[in-house]
Amino acid sequence: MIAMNLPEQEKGFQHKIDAEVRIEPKDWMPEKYRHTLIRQISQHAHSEIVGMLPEGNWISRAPTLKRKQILLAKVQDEAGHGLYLYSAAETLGISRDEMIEQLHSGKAKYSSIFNYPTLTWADMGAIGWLVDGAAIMNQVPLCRTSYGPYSRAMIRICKEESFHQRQGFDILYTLCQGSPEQKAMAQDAINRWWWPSLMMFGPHDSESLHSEQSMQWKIKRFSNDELRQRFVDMIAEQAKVLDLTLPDPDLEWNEERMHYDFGKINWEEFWNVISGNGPCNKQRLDARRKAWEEGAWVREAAAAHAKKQHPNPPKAESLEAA
Ligand code: FAQ
Repeated sequence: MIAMNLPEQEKGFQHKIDAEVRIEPKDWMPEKYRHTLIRQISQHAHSEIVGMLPEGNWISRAPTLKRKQILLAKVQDEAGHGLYLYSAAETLGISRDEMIEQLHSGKAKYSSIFNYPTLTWADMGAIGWLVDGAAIMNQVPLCRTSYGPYSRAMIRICKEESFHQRQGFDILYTLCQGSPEQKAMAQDAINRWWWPSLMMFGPHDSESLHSEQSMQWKIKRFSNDELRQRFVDMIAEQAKVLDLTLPDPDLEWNEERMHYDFGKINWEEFWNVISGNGPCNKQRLDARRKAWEEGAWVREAAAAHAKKQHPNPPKAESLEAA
């Protein structure tokens, strides 16, 4: 085979993307595409795993057995999402251990939202409604992302996220139909989670480092600001059903734009949280490191068992030939 020079290969690659052909693990891809995907998919996986912590805090304190079962199932789904995503990232040539090491050393990010504390039961409602709502808005377009293994993982994840958002809305709806104290608890949770949930979409497009290239490669299908606007439009309407107020005096329907206008996001807070100085960053990373250390014996036992079952596993090349 005649080796194509790099620009020709890159052109062919971009043609494939433009023609909506998925890129698969063994296809040629620019190194920067591979790196961008590893960064985004692994950070997404870490977000799912770290995201289990604020909710895990409430499993033993859920108000009824049914609520406890539902929350437990939701948190287990998040573990599953993390695993599909780590597997998708592994197809790009990074090992799970490397990704975990990057999380524990602080090199890899995870979503800013999981650095806030969960103070009351209503926070489980706010996380489901707002955080999962933002996650769905961002992730449904990722079902059509250009990298095959990531797009396929996202299809199942989005189905489960829809149930998660619904359960959050249901928790808040129940509280809002309850006593004045319960309704106040729901309002307080929304007051605390609203602005951080808008930050989940990332910086303004003008400040986004990766959006332009990621959109050209169709890793991202919409910009950070486009998705944030869609989220505000959706939530502003749903808040009316709950009879809750979003804590933004500038939130107002704009007839000309056919969108809601909304107030200024505190970007200083956002950059501060993603650089490790949010209210719970230290606590979250300490919890993950501790879980990793305490799980060492499980990994060793699983590896020993696998070795006993398959003492001479076939090499990757012979699998390909088979
Ligand atoms: N938090 O240039 P951009 C969930 C970083 S899953 C932390 O715009 P990009 C499920 C960004 O990494 C939630 N860092 O970046 C659940 C970059 O820094 P870097 C997670 C953020 O990648 C629900 C820098 O800022 N979802 O919630 C954030 O093009 C309930 C510049 O930003 C995903 O990961 C942030 N919010 O766009 C679980 C979805 N925003 O890497 C439990 C997939 C930006 O150069 C309970 N990811 N940064 O050091 C994406 O769609 C994109 O990566 C964005 C950021 C949109 C998050």
